[in-house]
Amino acid sequence: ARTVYLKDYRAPDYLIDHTDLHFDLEPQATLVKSRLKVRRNPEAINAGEKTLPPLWLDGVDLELLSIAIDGKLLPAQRYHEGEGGLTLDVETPEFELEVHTRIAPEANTSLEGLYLSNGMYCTQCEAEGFRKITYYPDRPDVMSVFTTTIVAPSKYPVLLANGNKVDSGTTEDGRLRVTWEDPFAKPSYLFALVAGDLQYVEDSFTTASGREVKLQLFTEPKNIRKCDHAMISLKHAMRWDEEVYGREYDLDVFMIVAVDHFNMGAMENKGLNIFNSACVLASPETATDGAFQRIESIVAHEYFHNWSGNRVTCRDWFQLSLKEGFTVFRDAEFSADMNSRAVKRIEDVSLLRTAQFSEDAGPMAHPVRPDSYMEISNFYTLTIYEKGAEVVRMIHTLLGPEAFRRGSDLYFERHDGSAVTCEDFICAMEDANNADLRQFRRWYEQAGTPVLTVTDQYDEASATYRLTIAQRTPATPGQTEKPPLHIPVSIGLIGADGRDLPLDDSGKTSTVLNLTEAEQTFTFSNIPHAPLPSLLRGFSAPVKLHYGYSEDQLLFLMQHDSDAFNRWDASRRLAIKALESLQAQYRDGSEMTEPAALIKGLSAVLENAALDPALVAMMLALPSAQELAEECEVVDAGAIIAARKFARNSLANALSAPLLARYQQLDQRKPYRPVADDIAERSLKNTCLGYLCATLDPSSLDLARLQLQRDENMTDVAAALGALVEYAPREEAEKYLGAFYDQWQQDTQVVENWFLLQSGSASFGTLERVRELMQHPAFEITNPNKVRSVISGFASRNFTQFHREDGSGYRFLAEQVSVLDKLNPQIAARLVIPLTHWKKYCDHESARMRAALQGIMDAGELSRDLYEVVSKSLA
Ligand code: BAL
Ligand code: ZN
Repeated sequence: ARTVYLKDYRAPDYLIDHTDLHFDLEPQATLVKSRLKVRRNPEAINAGEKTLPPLWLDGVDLELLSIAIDGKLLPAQRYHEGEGGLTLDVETPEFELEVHTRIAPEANTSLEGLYLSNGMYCTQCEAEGFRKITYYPDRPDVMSVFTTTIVAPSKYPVLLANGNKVDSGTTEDGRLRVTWEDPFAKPSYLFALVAGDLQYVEDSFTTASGREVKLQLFTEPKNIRKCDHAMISLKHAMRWDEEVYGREYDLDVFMIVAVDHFNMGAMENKGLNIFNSACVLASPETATDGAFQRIESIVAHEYFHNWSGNRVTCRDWFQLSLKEGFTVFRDAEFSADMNSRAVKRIEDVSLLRTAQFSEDAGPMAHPVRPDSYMEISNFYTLTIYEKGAEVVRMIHTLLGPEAFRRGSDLYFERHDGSAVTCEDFICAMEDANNADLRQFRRWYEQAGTPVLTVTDQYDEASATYRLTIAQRTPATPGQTEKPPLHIPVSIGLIGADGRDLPLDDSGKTSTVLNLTEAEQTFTFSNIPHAPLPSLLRGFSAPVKLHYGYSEDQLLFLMQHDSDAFNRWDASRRLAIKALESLQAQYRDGSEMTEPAALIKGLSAVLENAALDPALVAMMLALPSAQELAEECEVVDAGAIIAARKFARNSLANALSAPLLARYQQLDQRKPYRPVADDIAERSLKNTCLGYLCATLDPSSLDLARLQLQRDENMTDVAAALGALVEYAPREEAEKYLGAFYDQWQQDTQVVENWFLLQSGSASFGTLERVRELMQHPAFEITNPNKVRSVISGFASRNFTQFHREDGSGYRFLAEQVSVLDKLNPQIAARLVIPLTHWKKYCDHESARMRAALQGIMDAGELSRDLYEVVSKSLA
């Protein structure tokens, strides 16, 4: 398969000033007519150029009907159909090109381009889906103004595209016709079209400058009551972007459409965002707190792209993190402002440590700005998104909030309406502030998670404290040499009384150290006694940090650190220490011993009424098996499972009295509101319930039974059902699962969670069960959400069953990946990821995982998406 390199980037030979599209919608034969105003790109003209270069148009799975230039049909010798597109001979530097093609949306199971979801037409064009709609220079640096006309039978009364609606009517044969005009030049990846029998809710928003914007959220009629939360979130996001970034919305209407079949979470098409139903629809009866918060952040994320992505877009796909890293940082800050800052930070860092760190240490490791790819869809990764957001956050930390805002203002002002690079973003940050980010740029170039090793020394005679920090970034595929990075390390020093010590004459108690060398010592004077360092406060950089904390020191930090993130992090370090020694005991065959320090620490936390309940819940939650695997040199899945189980039972038994007290105190039966304080209380209450049920004590299971029966909101119901599925007698659990399905079978989002509850369950989600779920009438292999909830639920969340010693889990996954590759390559390439980390596993697991991957390869005829992931991980 071909590899695309950043170093080969060339400006486009031709620009498209205007794109006029006309769609005649038919499931098997949609006619697409495109009229393009094409012009030679002055910036691509070489000195002394005599002949015009050919025009390349991308096109995939299209039936070409005709091509005309300036109204004249083009003879066959003037164009050549090649792999992935067309080359046209060009005779004049400016011309109008008209291309007619036919496509079959109904047969499109890849969910890229134009396709049908539950009988409704929709599109997904990022990154390279537009080429499945018509021949076009499908690259983000070709920005054009679009006009779109849609003609469809009257059973599709809602016809939407980007921009403002400028015309509508009926054709002679009684079909509906609507024309949309988007005045903002955009790349083809932001094009969107929707046609269906949809209902909508409507609201409005008055911008800071007093313009009225119509807000509409379209869904299938059955979901119309699940739109309120997304609408409220949208309005909050619009206000926040005005207040924090000075960014206003620019069209007369902003539309969101919910669709059931969608590869991603959502898509920021100009003025017409398209969402995976699971990321926009919610009601208290059907959605958990987690879903409410996810919706708030995704609605904001897509809205924020209107500036960071659409008004200023990417020059090429190597710059993807320019819009994604920045926009994830923006949405994270928005969620932190709307909810609890510490909780949001802990959630994001947990995701980073669990999934991004392992990506960054695996066969697909790549820099935030990659140098090459085979298939760009494979680079919508945690590295581009989450590590990219951390890189922007570090710039924010290094410059401070006011300077960062000056930088973002300059960036938007300088580059509005153009397609730019990560380098342009950094330059704007430097130029607006006279800052020097030269060394910092390495974060965009180097893959791998840096490891910091910290040692310290206190000199009593001079009252001086010295911190020495060494940094090292491990080798990753294609990158062995890693010069030191510029790393902001936020720290504080804690005195014997648990209070922060002043770090200088100004009395400040936290500071950001600029680590720029491979090893560097930082000296603090006037420190009255040996302090305990609080390191990497707020997780100021995406690194692993080692310091030889003793158990007692961690217990002290859990109690006293003024940085909430680090209080939680101390509990995590303590838990990992405990779980690592349990794993060692299991491997040695010795008896496992109770994790006494962890029990002591969590007992204090549980009884501390002053702590945010959400923080208590997060401290109580043991690191996931995946997160523990990330910490291991060699992963022994069996040892991780046994250690977690033992620790969970020990904690449950040792803390049952305070757990019960907290459960009862928090079980207040208030009316449901998805607001931070209430969410915090429910999360602690349900964490306690899970532990209590783990004791298998009958009265604890009764608490879960009662909570399930009360059926007050989906958060509490799902938690109770989850605990019962894990811990109640099998027959009883089956009964609850059956009743739950009967109650909710009409609700797609609830059914998806019902699948996940089973496939992800250590005790319930056996391979046999997963195969049964795939036969269930509600399962649909062509629907990515169903695939994710059943197959990925098993492979990514069910460590116990997926890693069964006989390797059956691995073979099953390989089998499903091969089937899916024929239907939807993007989903297949994501699904296979758990197998790609085979090198980290101990011998018998590793060999079986590799054999499963090899089996996929040997079956042959892989999509480019899957081939890239499998070949790189077998290399
Ligand atoms: N641009 C793809 C979906 C998202 O990141 O918003
Ligand atoms: Zn995005």
